[in-house]
Amino acid sequence: FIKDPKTIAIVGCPFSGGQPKAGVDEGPIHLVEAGLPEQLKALGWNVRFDGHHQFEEINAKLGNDPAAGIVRDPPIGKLKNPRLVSEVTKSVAEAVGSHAKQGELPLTLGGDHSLAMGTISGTLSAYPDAGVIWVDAHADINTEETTDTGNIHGMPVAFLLGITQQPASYGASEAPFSWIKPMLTPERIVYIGLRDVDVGEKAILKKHGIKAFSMHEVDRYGIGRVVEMALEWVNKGYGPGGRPIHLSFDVDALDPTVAPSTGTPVRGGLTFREGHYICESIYETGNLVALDLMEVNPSLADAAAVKQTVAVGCSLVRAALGETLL
Ligand code: NNH
Ligand code: MN
Ligand code: MN
Ligand code: MN
Repeated sequence: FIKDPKTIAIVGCPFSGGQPKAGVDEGPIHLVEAGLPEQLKALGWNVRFDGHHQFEEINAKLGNDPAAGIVRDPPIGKLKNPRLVSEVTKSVAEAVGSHAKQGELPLTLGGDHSLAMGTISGTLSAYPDAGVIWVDAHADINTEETTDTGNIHGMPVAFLLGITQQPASYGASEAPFSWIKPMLTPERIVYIGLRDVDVGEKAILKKHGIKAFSMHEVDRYGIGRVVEMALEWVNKGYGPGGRPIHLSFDVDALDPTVAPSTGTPVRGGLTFREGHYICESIYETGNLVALDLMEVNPSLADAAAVKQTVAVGCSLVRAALGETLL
């Protein structure tokens, strides 16, 4: 699917509006400063990186001045920062979509996971048949009705599937998130690594028959069999080569001993090798068309733990983009 010369387009998204903890917006800056672009060049990729997205026009349009602490974006129902998250993810969808349509592989560095509304919408605009592998401790499939926190990073999958309602007080065209044309279907997403799923989310997963390999299944079958079953599931009924794959990796899927510097760590996660194995196996399919690495927050741990988390993040990305052990 990716055109020669094989090109990665890095989409740096210093954005934290989908959740309340400051610092996750620094994630992409740390990943790039750690040398990720050079590391990918060393793997033989042509790397395009035109600076981190600044979302300045969006803040100006909304009358916000984050530096001065002015953010005018009152909640709509339970949803926090709805206008900002909507506008930012819309612009990310356009960036990712245009890179994907040019035959480049967009690598989006977050930032919080609400960004995946943009990245996956962008991927689907270029590859309507794409499947999604969502690696996370969390299912991120809360709707307006089920969310306890109102944090939109816990909701992107619901928006992508079109199962959450638009805020009622808005006309259809101006409603935040009305730009999303839900193009994802429940049988084309599969989860790996879940272990902190809200009650309402469990009901949604059941209702829509969504395939999920929680840590229980990772323990039971081993990561090798889990990845094999996950790929079988998303490719079921599709042609011989398999679907284009979008891999959305939330670093909190890893155990907090491996990736401590993230906003909502949950014990009992993937080991270093299990995380890498997922990335390596998806690379081996030859079908990876887009990659997200999300929720690295460099302000939530001491310097050594931050360095470790950033290094693991870079290493996961390299594994998904062709780094091999031999
Ligand atoms: N499920 C919780 C919520 O809706 C937590 C989501 N947090 C994440 N998701 N980090 O990946 O807020
Ligand atoms: Mn770009
Ligand atoms: Mn997530
Ligand atoms: Mn998570």
